[in-house]
Amino acid sequence: MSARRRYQWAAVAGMLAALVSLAVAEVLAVVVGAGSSPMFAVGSLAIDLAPPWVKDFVIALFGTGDKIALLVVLGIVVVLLALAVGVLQWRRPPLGNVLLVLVGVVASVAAATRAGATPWWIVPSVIGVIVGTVVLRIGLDRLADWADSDPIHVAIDRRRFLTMLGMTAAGALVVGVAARAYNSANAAIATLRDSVKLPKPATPAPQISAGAELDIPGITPLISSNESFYRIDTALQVPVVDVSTWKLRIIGLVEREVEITFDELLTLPLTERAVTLACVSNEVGGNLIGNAIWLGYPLHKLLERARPLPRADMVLSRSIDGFTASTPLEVLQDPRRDSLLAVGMNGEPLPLEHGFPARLVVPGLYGYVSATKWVTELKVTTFAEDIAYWSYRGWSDHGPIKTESRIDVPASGARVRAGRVAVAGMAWSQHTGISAVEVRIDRGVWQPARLADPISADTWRQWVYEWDAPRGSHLLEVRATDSLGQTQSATQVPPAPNGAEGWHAVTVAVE
Ligand SMILES: Nc1nc2c(c(=O)[nH]1)N[C@H]1C(S)=C(S)[C@@H](COP(=O)(O)O)O[C@H]1N2
Ligand SMILES: [Mo]
Repeated sequence: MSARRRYQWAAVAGMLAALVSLAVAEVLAVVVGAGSSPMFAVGSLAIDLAPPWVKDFVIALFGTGDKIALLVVLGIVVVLLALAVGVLQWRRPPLGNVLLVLVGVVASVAAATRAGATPWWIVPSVIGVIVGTVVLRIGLDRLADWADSDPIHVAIDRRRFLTMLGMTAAGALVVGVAARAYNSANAAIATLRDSVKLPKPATPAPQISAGAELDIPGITPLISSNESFYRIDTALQVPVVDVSTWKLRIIGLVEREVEITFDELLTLPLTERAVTLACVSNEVGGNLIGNAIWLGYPLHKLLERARPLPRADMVLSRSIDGFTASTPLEVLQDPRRDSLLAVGMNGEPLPLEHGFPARLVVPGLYGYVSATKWVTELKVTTFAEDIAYWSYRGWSDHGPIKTESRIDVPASGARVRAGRVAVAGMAWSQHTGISAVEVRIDRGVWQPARLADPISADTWRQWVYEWDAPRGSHLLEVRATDSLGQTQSATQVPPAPNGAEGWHAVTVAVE
């Protein structure tokens, strides 16, 4: 056998060792805890360690497919490492094993540092690597037998190697994939969610007037469906929260600590409100924004039970997966703000990926400083003492949503017929409200758009401008004015560190 072919088969043996390691680890993670899976732990660690610009770049490139992009990259890295393990162990033992152990150490550290990890969480990575080295040893021994075989035995030795390879790979794939599916399925939790029955709101959301929704093809619906609602979080795997054991604790600078279970929460008089959530990473014209009808218990009432101390000025809300957000205490205590500990979204229990069983919804603040999903703890504290997840990574510790407007139709690059064209879209200035939207064509005079009826100051508002479109290529721009009279400025500002600014512009071809 040529040296080149030996290397190729050694690389394949390395792949086999990696496959078996991962499969064994995945099976162990079923017992130890889904979060201890090395694939999941390393991926989450990568997200936590990624500098903010990488996150922005990946979101810009892949949108909400950012998790899939990460998994693909991780998969490629795993394959390359596996090939290297096989070749190194063949050529320069024990370097292949050393590399395998190094990868195991990284995976163990990743697993051990996940939020909620126990010391047991390193077990899948450690045992996985040990089994991997054994498989590599057996594989390379058989390869050596085959490579050095005399002409009489070569067929037998080749078969022994290939059989071992094929059977082990098939077994590892079947078992590994099943275990992976089990770990990520959240099947039990999804069932629990299905069995949750939300109470009727004590204070229903005000009726939405018929004039709030314009009948224009292509405009964003006034209420975003749960399926289409944008999703942004650091969770590679949706956190699995068991409602029967879930609790929210209020701790820190309070006169008395408070604990509330899900069942207790559902017995309280709940409030329903339409609130538009927005992500600070949303570019001008972007779609990381959505509007839903939330059902929840007012946070000011919950905080009243704990009686925050006078020197507190912030609430650090914490998710079960370790994410934290810093929200000004006075915002949460404001009885006119209707900040909610939400359990329902558009008439259903919160979808798993939107924070089941409970999350915060705070009108007027970007999600990263307010909208903690899978929330388990509210620590009453001060901005001086505590720093939240994204502020630690360079984003502002305060994040009021900026006034913005967006052209939905015609889409950028669209071709439209000359004549009457409805230019329409959304404008928002959460908790302040929109008083005017203007459109201009080819940098001409600003023309007032017609505003649809508002739902409230806390939601976005539709608008339309009837344009008599002449032939040619045209630039359309929009700007909004909030109800305090502040108009969006022309200066383009990127999302970091506290939200994008600027006029949204589209170019259309009129034929
Ligand atoms: N636990 C947790 N909650 C979180 C986040 C997160 O990463 N983890 N991201 C926040 C951010 S940045 C935004 S914009 C909103 C998005 O909420 P959605 O996914 O329901 O749209 O959730 C917030 N709550
Ligand atoms: Mo966000």
